[in-house]
Amino acid sequence: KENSEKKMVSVEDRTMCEATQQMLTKARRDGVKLDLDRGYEMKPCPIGAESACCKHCYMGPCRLNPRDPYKKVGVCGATIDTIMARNFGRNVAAGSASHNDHGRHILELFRGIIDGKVKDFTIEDTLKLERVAKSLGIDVEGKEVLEVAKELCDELEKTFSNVDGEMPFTKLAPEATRELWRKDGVMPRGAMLEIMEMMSRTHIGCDQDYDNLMKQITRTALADGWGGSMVATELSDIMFGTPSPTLADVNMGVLKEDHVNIIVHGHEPAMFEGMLAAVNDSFFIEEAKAKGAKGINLVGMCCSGAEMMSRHGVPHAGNFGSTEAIIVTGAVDAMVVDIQCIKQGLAEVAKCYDTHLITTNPRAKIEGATHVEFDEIDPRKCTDEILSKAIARYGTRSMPIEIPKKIQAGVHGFSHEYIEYMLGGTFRGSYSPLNDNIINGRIRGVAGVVGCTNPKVKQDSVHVALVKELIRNDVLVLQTGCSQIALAKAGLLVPEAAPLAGPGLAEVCETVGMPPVLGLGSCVDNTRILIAASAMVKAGGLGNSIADLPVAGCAPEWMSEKALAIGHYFVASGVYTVFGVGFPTIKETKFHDLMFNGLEKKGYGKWGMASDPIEIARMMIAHIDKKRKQLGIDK
Ligand code: SF4
Ligand code: MSK
Repeated sequence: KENSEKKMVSVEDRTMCEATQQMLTKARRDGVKLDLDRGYEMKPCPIGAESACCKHCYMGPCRLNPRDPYKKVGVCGATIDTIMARNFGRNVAAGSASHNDHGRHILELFRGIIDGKVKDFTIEDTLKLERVAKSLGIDVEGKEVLEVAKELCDELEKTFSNVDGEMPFTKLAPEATRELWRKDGVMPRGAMLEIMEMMSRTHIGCDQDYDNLMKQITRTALADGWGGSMVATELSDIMFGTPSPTLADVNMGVLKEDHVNIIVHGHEPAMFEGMLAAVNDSFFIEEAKAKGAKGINLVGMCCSGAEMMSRHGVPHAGNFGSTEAIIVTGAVDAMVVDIQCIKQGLAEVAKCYDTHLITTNPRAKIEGATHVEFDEIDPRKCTDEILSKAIARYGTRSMPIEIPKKIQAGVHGFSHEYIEYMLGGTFRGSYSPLNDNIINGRIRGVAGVVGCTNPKVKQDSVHVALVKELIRNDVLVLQTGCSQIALAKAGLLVPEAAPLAGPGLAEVCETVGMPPVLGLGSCVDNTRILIAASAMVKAGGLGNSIADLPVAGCAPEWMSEKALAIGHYFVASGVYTVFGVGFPTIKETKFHDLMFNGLEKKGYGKWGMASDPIEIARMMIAHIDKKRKQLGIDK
């Protein structure tokens, strides 16, 4: 009753995704509350929103006044700068821990294949295995695949366990960027050490100099981008195949009323790969048919979905903002989840629509969900049980089904290798074609637009308006994660979207046959953007470090600690990075000034913040133009 529609803001104000609007309307009618409405009703604490409170010890929690931040200090004497730096550091530590945990798990799977313990997965891309091994200085000449794999595995283990030295994948960054990290003492060693040190330095009475804290924040973030995330991306490619452009359908219309519908949502690819193998088993197809279904329909959501769509063209049903809404269709027989970005609210919505919510990872259980653990050594034990449950649910469906008829085809799967091949593979003139086109001004610059959706803003709207404005100004856009799905739904990930670009970018797109917006995969795959940026520096003509490039990044609807870690590893790598929605700092403080100005003066990128998409685009383009001027390529 509390759900009565007249008290609610219109569905068109909550999301620009028409399928999600339709499901939100139905949920309200059904008396089921979704995150999109909970987000509207929640009134976030204004002190917490600007990071002016601390609960690192029980002398507090201490609250400072964001409107007069230097008037008071915490009981221990902590200033507003210390409090904000410590809070931000712990956010980055949590985000970096998430990606490193994911990467370490992928490394364990890789080791399992090498040891022969894991038999259901294999090394799919041996060429990439060799290329990655060589890039880390491993001699591959005359060696068997498993021998190279073992050496690579041992080398990448250091990403997590090193206690000194330099993290292996930092070798891929331009030398000038690495020199800056060394000179400033922020070169990441091992992820476990960096995250542990970040947590220890933010304990009460430890590091209370915001500038010194910033060094460890930077090192912890770099240990994500050039560490666990990059291990996850590169080894997943080696084990499951390196993506290349593939056509895939996106949006809720990928559900099929007359099929058993199974959604996989989360982040790690192994369980989804296991499901993909299992759904083609003729035994289960016959079982499904015996219950009256025409077949089994496996689709993805969120980042697992983005990764599987890039690699295998598996249809994608929607991003973070639509995961509760899609259950309202009544057509989801099972939603299978692993780790990260899985709302606890799914359990209640799944209960209302008689959908199986199945957790599969011991690190992420949800009260009220069914747990069926996934084990890489015996994947079928888990996947077969999931299939049996989903098929049984199809056989007893009693809910009315309403599937929004929204579906949009797009081209996904632009790995960094493919981008290099497409825009840099053949040399013409002095530099690679991408650099040539930037130097001659056809492409003004490159932008990474990535990240989540957040119910504080109208779902997808900032992503779509921002990307349209960037391409209109000849900025090539690279995308990952939930942002990529927003633009795919809006129909921009097709070569036919080229006329929406400015004349220079449109000409390049038409010549190459590519969309003006390139989808690179999931949120760990942001490392593909780091590698592509490094390749641009190495191709020549655009300066010596990533900070010299006419590039910028943005997460316009961010919400997670992982997003903060990603944002900061881009800043630390030299990229101007703008966040929308809001930012957990107070403007008139020294810590804020360090992040938004001071870091750039030291040779890094810098942070920016704005909520209006056109304003964000203006800021990014102004930065790109500034870099063009510094490079002497402005016309
Ligand atoms: Fe307050 Fe200091 Fe304790 Fe934080 S660490 S809660 S500022 S006394
Ligand atoms: S899933 S971190 S909502 S991109 Fe990677 Fe999407 Fe953001 Fe999660």
